[in-house]
Amino acid sequence: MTEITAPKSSLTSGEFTDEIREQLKYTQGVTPEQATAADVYVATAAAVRRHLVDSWMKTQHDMVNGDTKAVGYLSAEFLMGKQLENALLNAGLTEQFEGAMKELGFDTKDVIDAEYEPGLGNGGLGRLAACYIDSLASIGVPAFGYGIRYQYGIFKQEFDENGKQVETPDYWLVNEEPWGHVDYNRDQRVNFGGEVVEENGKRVWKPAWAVRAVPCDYMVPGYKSGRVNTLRLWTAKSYDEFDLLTFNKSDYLDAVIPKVEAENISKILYPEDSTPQGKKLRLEQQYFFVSASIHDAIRVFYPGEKNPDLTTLPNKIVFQLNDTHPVIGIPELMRVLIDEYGYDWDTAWSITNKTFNYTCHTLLPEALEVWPASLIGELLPRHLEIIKKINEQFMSELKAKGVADDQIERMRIYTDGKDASVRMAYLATYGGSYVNGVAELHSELLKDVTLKDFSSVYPDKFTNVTNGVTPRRFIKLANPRMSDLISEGLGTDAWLSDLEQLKGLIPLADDPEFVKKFAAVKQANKNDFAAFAKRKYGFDIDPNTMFNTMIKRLHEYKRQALKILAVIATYADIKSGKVDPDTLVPRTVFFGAKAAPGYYLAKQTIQLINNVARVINNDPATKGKLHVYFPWNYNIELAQNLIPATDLDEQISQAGKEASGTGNMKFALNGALTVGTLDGANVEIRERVGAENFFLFGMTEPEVSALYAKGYDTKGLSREYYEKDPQLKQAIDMVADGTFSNGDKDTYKDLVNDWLNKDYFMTLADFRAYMDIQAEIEETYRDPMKWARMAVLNVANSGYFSSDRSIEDYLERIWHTGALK
Ligand code: 73E
Repeated sequence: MTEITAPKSSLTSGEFTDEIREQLKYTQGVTPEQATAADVYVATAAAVRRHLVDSWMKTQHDMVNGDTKAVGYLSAEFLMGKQLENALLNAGLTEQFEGAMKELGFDTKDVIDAEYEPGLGNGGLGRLAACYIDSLASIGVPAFGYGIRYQYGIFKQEFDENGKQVETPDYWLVNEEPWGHVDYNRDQRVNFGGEVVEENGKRVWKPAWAVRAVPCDYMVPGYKSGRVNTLRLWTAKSYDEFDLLTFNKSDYLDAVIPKVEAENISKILYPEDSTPQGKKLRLEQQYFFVSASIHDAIRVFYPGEKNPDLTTLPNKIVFQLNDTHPVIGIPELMRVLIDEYGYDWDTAWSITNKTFNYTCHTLLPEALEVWPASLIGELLPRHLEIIKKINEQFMSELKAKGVADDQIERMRIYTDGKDASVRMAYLATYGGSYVNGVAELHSELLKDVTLKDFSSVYPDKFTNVTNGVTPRRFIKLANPRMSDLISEGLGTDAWLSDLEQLKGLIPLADDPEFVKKFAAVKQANKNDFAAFAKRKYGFDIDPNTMFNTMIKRLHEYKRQALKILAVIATYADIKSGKVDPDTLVPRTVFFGAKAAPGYYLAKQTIQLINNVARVINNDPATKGKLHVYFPWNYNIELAQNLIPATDLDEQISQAGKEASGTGNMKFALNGALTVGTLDGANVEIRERVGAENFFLFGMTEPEVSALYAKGYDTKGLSREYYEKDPQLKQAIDMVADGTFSNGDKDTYKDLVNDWLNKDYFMTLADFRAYMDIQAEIEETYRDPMKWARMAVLNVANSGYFSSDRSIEDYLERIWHTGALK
């Protein structure tokens, strides 16, 4: 096998062992004999950090002193995953680590396991931010990730004895967290509330309270770039540890309340993916991290300057707004420039406009944030004034451009009247230079539907950047066997920083020896996953079945319901004798999904899946033929283990609803075949891997629109599909009749009611097409060489979906900057 030329530090294993010993002694205060795996994990983390620190400082120095513009990625979420293996890989210390663990007598797995996975994100949006900062560092572009260091990340999911989701708090900071560096000396003051008064002809904000924003810095090492960027996450601290005045009035508990309230701001991540709650605390969080970050950037790029020339700000940093969550940054920068630095409105507007860009991640109208003006006025009165003025300027600009009055009305950023509100997506679109969607179809729909009025007036603002995923974490670390085989096939491991090189595998799809090896890798990964699932969840999984996986947030539009109805239908056919189980391809179906705690139908779906799993897995009739597992608490670790073991990936959202998806990319890159609709990035994956290597089914977006126009959801048309299709009817009847609820007919009645009377996401309308494609999938799977060949071609043609390519697109189309020299 070709030697894998992993980035190697010149350090020997012995030297690295000594460094870990030193950390154990001086930081942990334990001898190697006393040390636990958790001690060794912390000591190793500290030792790796020391190897990155020089590159980190040099990168910061070059960023401030060079003439390369930096990127500030403003995001309410960064779903980083475990750090140790990634840091070792990028520091070139993987082999030394393995050697050191041997010397110290520890299993590498136990040490890696000791890290608690930080869950500072909900799903795709947060994980995308993590992939992007990895790629920025790997390409060598100076960048900051700016966000919040929530004390409680995404909740931990458990299932109760009825299969219901139970949420428990994720206090990820219970144990030592060795990666972050808290920097009390670089704090920022963030003001809130109060009023705006007129002083010497100027509007002056007199805030009522303030919070101290304290940064915690995480190194973001690039792969083989020698660059290390910074992820700066803010914690809210109180200025008033204790209110002496109140205390003197003898109320101790009341005296600590201001502290508790201030620190609440960074306490918890909102667990909604796609659906904003519009809560006051959420707006406080958004303003908190954005204000601190903007001030921080000015501090970094104009060090020690009392009167910096901020007209040069757009040459120093460009801020990318990750969805609408940080959009309050636009009025904030205006306020900073005008009120704090004395610029006139037009100059401030020109700077602001050049500094910001906006990525939209959704099409669901309910996901576009709209804040009540009263709430903004209460928390940020000066910002509300500025937003109103931006809106006035915008209206006049539109008028001057000859836009019709009714269109101007529709485009208002600030809507007047009793329920006055501020539309953050509109503010972002007008306030920044570029707006991008996250896959081609999504960007088209943004222009044609969601932001149509804007694209007609400002067509040049709109662009697309199709999402991507980092091949370091999601191929190299997640799937070392396949990575070795790829390097062997290509004769190099250079593909890891230039993923289009995977194309070199195309001829190998016709080399039976290679295809066999590829199939063997998949089988070994499946065996590994079965062992992992036994250890972690106690599941007894048969690795000699097709692994069929659907992992993503639980949302109606993603249609986990379609998958579970198909499983039930197959089960029913086996039970009724319609289908001889011996003719079926043995299959293990995996679900992984968290539901927002207040999302009722999503939680019912989880309960249903769990109970279908219970019934099927305990029924001798389906033994060895059909099994369903739902490992709880889906997270990055589970993704890294399950994706490389999967044969068939489910991307079955209703066409026009999933903006992009990024799981779809991870699966294709790990040699899973996709069953999917023409939605989000599925469209581009299929284009690249070839229609013959993708299992397409279901309505297209125009067909979906046409069916809505007929009144599908409003006239209850779904019931016609139910009446017409006996297999579908049978499956739904079984849910309704108590088969999966110990005979209780009420358990799923709301779910069933929704299917039969509304079914907004057209699960029933796509059911037949979905069942039909399953037959084709089975036939293909029966020919292992054919399947494996298709899988090879999926890998070979998916190099485009590297987040390195996405970042190159951002650099070229939006940021207009590049790597440090
Ligand atoms: O299609 C995914 C996309 O791949 C989309 O649903 C997701 O972003 C991914 C990355 O682009 C997304 N998340 C949110 N909106 N879109 C969201 C909204 C509010 C809170 C948290 C997340």
